[in-house]
Amino acid sequence: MTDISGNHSGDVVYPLAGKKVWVAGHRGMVGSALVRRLASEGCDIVTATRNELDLIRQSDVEKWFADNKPDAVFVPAAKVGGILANDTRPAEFIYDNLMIEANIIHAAHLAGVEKLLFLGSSCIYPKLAQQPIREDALLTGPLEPTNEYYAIAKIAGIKLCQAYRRQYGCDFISAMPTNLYGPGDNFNLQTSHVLPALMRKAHEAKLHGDKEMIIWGSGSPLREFLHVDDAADALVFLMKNYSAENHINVGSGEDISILELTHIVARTVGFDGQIVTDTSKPDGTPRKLMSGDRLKSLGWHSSTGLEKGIADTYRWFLQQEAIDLQ
Ligand code: GFB
Repeated sequence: MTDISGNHSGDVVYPLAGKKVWVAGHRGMVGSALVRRLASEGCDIVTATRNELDLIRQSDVEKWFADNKPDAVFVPAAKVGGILANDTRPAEFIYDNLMIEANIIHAAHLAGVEKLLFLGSSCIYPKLAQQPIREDALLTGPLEPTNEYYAIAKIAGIKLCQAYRRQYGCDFISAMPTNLYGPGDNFNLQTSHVLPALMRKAHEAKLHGDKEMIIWGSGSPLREFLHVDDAADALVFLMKNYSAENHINVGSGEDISILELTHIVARTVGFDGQIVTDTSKPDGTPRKLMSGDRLKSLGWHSSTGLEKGIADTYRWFLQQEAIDLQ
C-alpha cells in the first residue's frame, strides 16, 4: 500500500548518509538548527555565507550549484520577521523571498539535485481558516493583511516545488512550520517575532526595575509555538521519509494566547511587574493552530514542551548577553 508520503515500503525513502547536503541560509535560526541536527546523519554538510553567495542573484546561484553539486538541499533561507516588519516592509518580504526561492529551486532542477525541501510558514493559510488548519485550507480564503506579501511569496515557493515535480519529476517537497523560537532567534524589538521580543522586554524590565512591560496588540491572539530543534528534527525526518507534492504542516499541536505566553516568559525571566497592552499595534490573525495529523501519520511528533523550551532559550539568551543584540 502507498501511504501519504508516496512510500510503498515503510523504509527510509531518502537516506542522508554519504550525501552532500546544502543548508541554504545556515546562519539563520532554522538553518543553524538544521546544521546541528544533520551532524548525526553522516552526510557532508555544505554552506555558503552571504558574502560568498547572494541568493538574490540568479547567475550566482546557478554557478554555485554547478561548482558545488549538492545532492540534497534544505531551503530555510528567507527574509523573515515579526508582525511589524512584515507590515511595514512588504516590498522586501515579497521580492527577496520570491527571488531566493525561484533562484534556488530552478537552479536545483538545472543541476539535477536529487531532493529539495522548501520551508513555508503557517501564515500562508487564510486569515480565518477553520482550526486546526489542515493543509488543504491553502488558497481557500483571503490572507492576513499584515503578512500578505510574505505569504504570497511562500505560496509561490510551494507551487514552484509542485510544478517542478509535475513537469520535470523533481523530488522537491515543502514543509509549513508554525511560529518557531529558540537559540539563534532575532531579538531586535523592531523586527523580531513575539517570543524573543517578550523575552528581551521582560529581561530589560527586570534589569531596570521597571514596574511594567508593554506588549503589542490585545494579548488575545492565539499562536502555536515550536522549538527550532524540534522543527529541524521534523525537517530532516521529512527529507528522509516524505516524497509527494502536498506540503506538510510542522507544529506542536497546541496554541496559547499572547497574554498567557507573556506570563510564562515573565516567570522564566523573573519579572513580576505589570503587563500592559498597546492596542495601537496590530494583533494580526486571531488564531493559527495547524493540524499536525499528516505529520503524525508519517510517524513524527514534537518533544519539547513550551515552558522548557522557553527556559532553554532564556539560558541561551543570557549566554549571548555579551554580544550586541541591537
Ligand atoms: O510573532 P509575531 O510578530 O507574528 O506576533 P505573527 C504574534 C502576536 O504577538 C501578534 C503580538 O498578535 C503581536 O501583536 N505581540 C505582542 C508582539 N507583543 C509583541 C512584540 O513585542 N513583538 C512582536 N513581534 N509581537 C508573523 C508573520 O506573524 O509570524 C510572519 O508576520 C510569519 O509572516 C511569522 O508567518 C511566523 O504570528 O502575527
